[in-house]
Amino acid sequence: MKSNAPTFAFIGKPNNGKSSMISALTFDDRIEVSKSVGTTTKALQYSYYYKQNVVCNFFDTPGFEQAKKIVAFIREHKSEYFGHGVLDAFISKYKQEPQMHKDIEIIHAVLSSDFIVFVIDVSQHYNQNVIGYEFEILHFLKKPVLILLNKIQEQDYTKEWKEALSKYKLTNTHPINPLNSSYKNIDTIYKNLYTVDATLQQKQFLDQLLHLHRVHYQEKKSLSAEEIAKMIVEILQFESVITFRGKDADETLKEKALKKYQNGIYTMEKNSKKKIEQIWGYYQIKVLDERAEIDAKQSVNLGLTKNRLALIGAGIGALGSSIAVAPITLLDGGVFTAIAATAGGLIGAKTAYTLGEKFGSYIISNNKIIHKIDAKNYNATFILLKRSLEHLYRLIKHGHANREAIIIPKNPDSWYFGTEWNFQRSEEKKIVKFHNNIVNDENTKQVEEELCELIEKVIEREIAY
Ligand SMILES: Nc1nc2c(ncn2[C@@H]2O[C@H](COP(=O)(O)OP(=O)(O)OP(=O)(O)O)[C@@H](O)[C@H]2O)c(=O)[nH]1
Ligand SMILES: [Mg+2]
Repeated sequence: MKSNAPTFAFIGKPNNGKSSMISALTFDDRIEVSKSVGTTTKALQYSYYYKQNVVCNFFDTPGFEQAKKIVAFIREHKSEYFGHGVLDAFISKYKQEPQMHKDIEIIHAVLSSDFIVFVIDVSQHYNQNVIGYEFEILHFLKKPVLILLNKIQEQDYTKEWKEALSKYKLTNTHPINPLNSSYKNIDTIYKNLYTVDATLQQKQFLDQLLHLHRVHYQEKKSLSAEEIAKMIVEILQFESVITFRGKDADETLKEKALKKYQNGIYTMEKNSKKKIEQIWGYYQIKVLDERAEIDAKQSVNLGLTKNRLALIGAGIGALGSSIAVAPITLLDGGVFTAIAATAGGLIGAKTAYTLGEKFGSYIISNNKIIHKIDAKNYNATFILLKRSLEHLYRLIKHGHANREAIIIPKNPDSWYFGTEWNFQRSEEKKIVKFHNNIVNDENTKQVEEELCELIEKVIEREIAY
C-alpha cells in the first residue's frame, strides 16, 4: 500500500489555509500554521499513517512567487516538449537561482502528486491579476484538481470565484472550514477528496482512505475509553503509605501523608491526560488545566446528590457519620471517614485536607498512615470520569488547526460535564456497580470492560460526532 497511497499537493496563495487543512485532515497539531503570511516556506510532505502504513500523503507548499514567469516559460516552450517536460526544462534552467527555489519545490510537489488541492480564501474578492497565473498552471498540468473554498464564514465571494474558475474548467469546488473539528466536518472533507477525478485503481485507494480514516477515528474513541477506565481503576485501587516512628503521627506527618496520596492521584490523572492528548494528535497546543485539584466545588458539581444515589440504589445508608459533613442534601465528592485504626489512634477529620476530605480516607495502623479511596464514596468515580470526559470534550471541540490554548476552567459550572444530566440512569447504576466492584476487588477485569464500553458510548453520544 505504501507506494500506491494517494498523494495530494495542497497549493494556493499564502495564508489561505493550506496548512490548516492538512492539520485538520491528519488530526495533528505539529504542522505549522499561523496568522502571518508565508508561514510555510518550503514544500513539506506529511504522511497520514494508520498502523504504520501510509494511507495517503499530503504535500504542504508555500504559495507560488513566480507564477507569471512559469506561465511565460510554459507558453513559450510547451510545443518543444512532451507532457510536463516543459516544467522539467524550467527547473533545469532556474535551479541555480535562489529566488526560484520555492517555486521549483512547488513544481516538484505538484508533479509527484496524483491530485492537486487548490485552497482559496473566498473571503477576498477574486482578482485575475493575483491568481490568474496559478489557474493557468493548473490548467496546463491536467491533473485532477479539487478546489476548496475556505474562510467562507468571514465573507463569501464564492460566486465570483466560481465564475472565474469555470473559465478554466475548474468546477470541482467545495466549501470547507478547517477550524470546525467535528467528525462530521472532517469526514465531509475526506468525502470531498474522494470526488477527484481518478482512475479505477486510484478510486480503490481513495475508497481505502475514506474507510481507514473512519476506522481510525473509531479506534481513537475506543483507545480513549480504555485509557480512562484503566486510570480510574488505578486510582480506586491506589494506596499510599507513609511510615513513622514513635507512638503517634503528628499533624505535619498527616499532612505529608495526605499530600503524597493527592500527588499520586494527580500524577495518574496527568499521565492519562497526556496519553489521551497523544491519541488525538495534540502534541503542541497548550492545555491549560485550571482545575487540577479536586476541591469541594468540583465534588458538589460532579458528584451525584444523596437522593439521586439513593434512587439508583447505591446503598448510601452505610455511610453513617460522613453524611453529616456533606453540604445540604448533597453527598459530597468524598467523605473523609477516619477509620478506627488498629494501632496509633484515630485521626479526626480536618477541613484543611481538601482532597482527602472529599475523596479518600485513611487509617493509621502499625506505624503507617495509609490513604486510599473511601469504599462508599461512589462520587469519586463520577468525579474522575467527568474530569476525564471534560478534558476529552475540550480537546475534540478545539481541533488541530486552532492554535490557541485549550482551557479547562476551574469552575465546573461552565463545564459540559458539569451537570447532573450527563449520564443516563442506567449508566449511573453501572458506574456505581463498577465502583463497588473495584473497591471490593470483585470481577475487576469484567467491570473495567463494562465501564470502558459505557465510556465509549458516552464519548460517541456527547463528544465525538
Ligand atoms: N477565519 C478563518 N481563519 C482561517 C480558516 N482557515 C485558516 N484560517 C486562519 O488563516 C491563517 C493562515 O492559515 P495557514 O493554514 O497557516 O495558511 P497557509 O495557506 O498554510 O499559509 P502559508 O503557509 O503562509 O502559505 C491562520 O491564522 C488560520 O487560523 C478559516 O476557515 N476561517
Ligand atoms: Mg502554510
